[in-house]
Order: sequence, then C-alpha cells, then structure tokens
Amino acid sequence: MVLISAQPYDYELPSAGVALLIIDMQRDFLEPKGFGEALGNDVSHLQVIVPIVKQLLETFRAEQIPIFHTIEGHLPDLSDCPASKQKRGQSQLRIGDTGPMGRILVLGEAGNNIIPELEPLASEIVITKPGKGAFYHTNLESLLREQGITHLIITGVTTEVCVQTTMREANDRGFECLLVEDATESYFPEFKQSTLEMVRAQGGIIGWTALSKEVLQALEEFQTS
Ligand code: TIU
Repeated sequence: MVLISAQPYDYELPSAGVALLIIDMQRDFLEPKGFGEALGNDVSHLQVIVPIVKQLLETFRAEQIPIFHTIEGHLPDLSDCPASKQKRGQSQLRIGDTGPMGRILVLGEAGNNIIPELEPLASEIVITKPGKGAFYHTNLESLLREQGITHLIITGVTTEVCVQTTMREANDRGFECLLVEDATESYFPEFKQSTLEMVRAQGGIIGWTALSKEVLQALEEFQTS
C-alpha cells in the first residue's frame, strides 16, 4: 500500500485491486460538431486535460494496472434512449440526427469514438453506456468484481455529469473512489469546482480528490518498493 496525498485526507492505494476509469473521452464531447457543441457548449475547454489523461493512461499501462474506458452512446435504433433524453436541449441537432461526425451520440459513429490520443488497446475494456452513470445498464460492476477491483482512479468528462454520476454509483457499490482533479473537466469551471468540493466534503462523502502528480508519484513508489 502507498499513500496518495489527497483531499480530504490521504488515500490508501493498495498494491492490487486498483483500476483506472476513463469516462467518455469521446469526440462527441471534446471536438466541435458533436453532441457537446450541439448542446450549446464551447468544447475547446475540455482539451486541456487530454495530455494529463494520456500520461495517466500510459503510466497505468506501463504498470499493468487494469484500465476501463467508457463511451456514452446509443443503439442505432435509439431503443435504449429514453424520449426524455432524446428531446432534451435547445439545439436543432439532437441525439440520432446526422451531424458532420455522423449520427449524434450513436454507437459506432465517428463522433462517438474515443479521441485518437486516448484510443484503447485491444486488451482494455470499453464499456458502452446509455446513461450518464457507467453502472446503469452495463456490466461494469460485474467486470470490476471479477477482477477483484476495489479502488477506482477516476478521470474524464464532464465532471458534474457523467463523472460525478459514475463516482456516486461506484461509491454506493462500495468502491473506494479517487477523482483526479486535473484529469477531469467541465464546460462550466464553477461546476467542476463545486463537484470536487462536494465529493470530498463531509470527510469524503463520495470519495477523494487529488492532483495527477500525486497519483503518478504513488505509482512510482510502487515501482521502487
Ligand atoms: N452534457 C454534459 O456535460 N455531459 C454529458 O452529456 N455526458 C457526459 O458527461 N459524458
């Protein structure tokens, strides 16, 4: 076990049972002309975390620690997209409509894919999910349990939507969750900040937060121990 300097207090990272969870680093959220922009957001802001998530990804790969990616997307017939979700928003371009990167938020379309910088390896699990939370209507929980994973290092977008929902779902299932502060981003800086504060409030009601350098330092300590 090594300690990660975190808030509200140090996070105990065990030598086994850890996974990196990368939430929805998709073109639909990070590139223009996708779902994020269709919702009225300036997506360029999310790019700042790409090198940091990449560094974590490469380090976890080098350490042979399990990595799980998620993708928010729907079946082509939209049978897994509730009408309430499909009709939400003020844009002309809605889920299932054809945009410049293919059909918005539909699995397999170009815009729905993970950005090339973070492309998963064949050995890494990619969870496709119809909701904001990665546990809703997916087999993520059973895959984590099968691999004996108890501790989740969480990254991705957007902080207060899919990341926070997933972290809450994981916390309710007994996983020890650490959200990497500079490896998650929101279209709304104030929402990111509020999310960081609310998850670690009350002695870590949902979990911990830490900077990526603290996580990387802890992984280095594993190497040398
Ligand atoms: N709109 C927004 O901020 N996020 C989403 O719709 N999905 C995710 O957070 N992945």
